[in-house]
Amino acid sequence: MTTEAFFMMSEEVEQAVQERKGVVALETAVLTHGLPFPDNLETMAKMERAVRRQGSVPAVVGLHQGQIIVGIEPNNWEALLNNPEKCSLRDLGIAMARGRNGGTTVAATAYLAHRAGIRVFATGGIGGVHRGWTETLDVSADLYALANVPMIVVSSGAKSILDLPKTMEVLESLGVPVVGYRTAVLPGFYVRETGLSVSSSITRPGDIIAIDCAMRSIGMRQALLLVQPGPLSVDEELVEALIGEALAAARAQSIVGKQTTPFLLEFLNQHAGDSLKAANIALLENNASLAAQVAAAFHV
Ligand code: PSU
Ligand code: MN
Repeated sequence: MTTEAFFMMSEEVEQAVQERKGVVALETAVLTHGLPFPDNLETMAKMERAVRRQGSVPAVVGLHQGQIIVGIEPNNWEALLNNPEKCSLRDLGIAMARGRNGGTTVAATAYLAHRAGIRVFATGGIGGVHRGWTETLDVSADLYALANVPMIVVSSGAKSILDLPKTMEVLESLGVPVVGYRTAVLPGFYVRETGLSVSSSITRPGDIIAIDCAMRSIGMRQALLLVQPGPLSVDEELVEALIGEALAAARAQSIVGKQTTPFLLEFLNQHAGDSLKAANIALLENNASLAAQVAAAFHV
């Protein structure tokens, strides 16, 4: 097997990168392990349309039968749902060699998108330091990946299933700036404001470019996180209560390692009803739209 057999870019994405058009990478762990069927497929379609509406090209990244694809076409998304592996960085090589289908996490997607020459990536929430980290030492590979991938990552912060103050501390230790889009505080995914301060804020999407260029001009390889709250608000007390129940259920069922995040997300999706799911989908779409505006602003 040749190297090329493992890595494929769609014609549209390859051409857009070469012609320096705006390109936005989209992850697929949210498709395979983040949202229930068929909301997952519909949400990917909404994100893709949001990117195109802003004049940029979407690049859905994932693993199909062992091949990394940057720019998976909508009619091939469903194929990824056939017994998919959740692929963070350590899982990629193994899943590729075994011919698996896989959804790529923030860590894996950012890494692969960078290799494809893409500079902007949109997601819902990044992984981070898990609650109870002193016992489990569970810190998402996303954080370490973000320390090494020069990419603008647009998200609504990190989910409040995590320990957000500790997540911010680790991002600081790793040299990853967190910039608020029209906000001075970190959003916590469903939660619009966490009370934690961001490093700086901007008011126009293109304002992030100067920060990115400054970092790259001195050879910095850290990602640049751009965060904005989701457009829909939810009952925060209900969310916090559910997270408590989800964490207790995870402990009771001895859920550890890479299963933890999907387990907690599925618990919330099952028990929270439609308002939480609607908020989740709306923020994914909103982040795709902002990322597309940033990507388009790179080349004007
Ligand atoms: N946060 C969400 N939805 C998700 C994830 C995070 O709101 O689907 C996924 C992302 O792909 C993220 C991954 O990169 O979970 C983090 O998993 P872990 O904590 O195992 O590193
Ligand atoms: Mn983990």
